[in-house]
Amino acid sequence: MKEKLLALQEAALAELAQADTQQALNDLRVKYMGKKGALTEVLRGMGALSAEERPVIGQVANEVRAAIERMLEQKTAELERLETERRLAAETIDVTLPGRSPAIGAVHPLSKVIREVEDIFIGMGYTIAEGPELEHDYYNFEALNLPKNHPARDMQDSFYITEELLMRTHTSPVQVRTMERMKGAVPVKIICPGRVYRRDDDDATHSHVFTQIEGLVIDEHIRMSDLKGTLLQFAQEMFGKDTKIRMRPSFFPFTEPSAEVDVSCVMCGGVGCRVCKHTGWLEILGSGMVHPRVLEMAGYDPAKYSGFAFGMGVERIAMLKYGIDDIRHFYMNDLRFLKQFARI
Ligand code: 2U9
Repeated sequence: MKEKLLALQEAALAELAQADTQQALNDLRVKYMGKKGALTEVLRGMGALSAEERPVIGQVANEVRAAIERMLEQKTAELERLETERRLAAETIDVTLPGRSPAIGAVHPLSKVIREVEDIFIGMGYTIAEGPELEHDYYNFEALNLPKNHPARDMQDSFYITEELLMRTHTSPVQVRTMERMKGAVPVKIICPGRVYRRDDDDATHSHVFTQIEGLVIDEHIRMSDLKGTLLQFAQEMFGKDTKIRMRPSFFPFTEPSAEVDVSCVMCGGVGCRVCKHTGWLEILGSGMVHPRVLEMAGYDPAKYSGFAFGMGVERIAMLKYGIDDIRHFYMNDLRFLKQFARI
């Protein structure tokens, strides 16, 4: 019996030495130590032994069990170590590799200019007002002193959706809506940025959709000199403190008198260059004193109140500011164009 036990130990240790997975170890544990295992089988035969033999064989059996347990533990530890080493090797990362930098977007140049213009006017106490791009004929034309047969209302010039609704051709309806909401209260002091739509053949300087910023001030005793001072302040903050402005007489149905406003050329400072076509001046906006009929229609008594208004095309300002030669760049979404504004 002792020989049987020692042979069993030898076989078990030899097999355990070969085992190279946790599964194989488990199988061997069952094979030798399980309820129906080989060792248990041998021990079951101990009942047939004499009283003198039993403790001797018992001790041998214990030693065999202990030897197999030790080997099992050793092998389990060894396999765990190997598994850890394998995992570490597989998961090794090269910390010297350069990282993958995420693609960071840039603020669109039109958004940049809108923010800049807004900031300048907020600094002068204005608030920002917005309104719908799909407008009633009344707010877009009628309330701005553009009667039914006015040439600017021509179907050729605007995108009409129904008889009554069109895509706004300027942001002026936002000012009309604001005046209506204020119900005759003053001061009105607002800046209205937004997209506008006009039927136009797109080329380097025209786009059927573009961005405007308009401003409106209404109060008692508002004069043309207030308009001029405001626009000079704006021009100097936007284009530099040495910028000059000049006003030329013009006509708009919603302002009287009206003036077009030029700034001294941002490229040559007024000396004359290709950008200003050697005049030294660049036209940047239109303006005027709000027409009495427009005040009246929106509920403001023109005998008591007066106001000024102005409007500018944001694309034109951005083109001058950044030296962009084609308005279509703003809408092409070409990353080579847009990325240039990432750090400005
Ligand atoms: C109200 C009263 C008056 C807004 C004004 C202009 C002059 C003007 C153009 C500049 C270039 C449009 O983008 S552009 O083509 N705008 O010249 N806009 S005065 O006058 C208003 C607006 C609202 C109630």
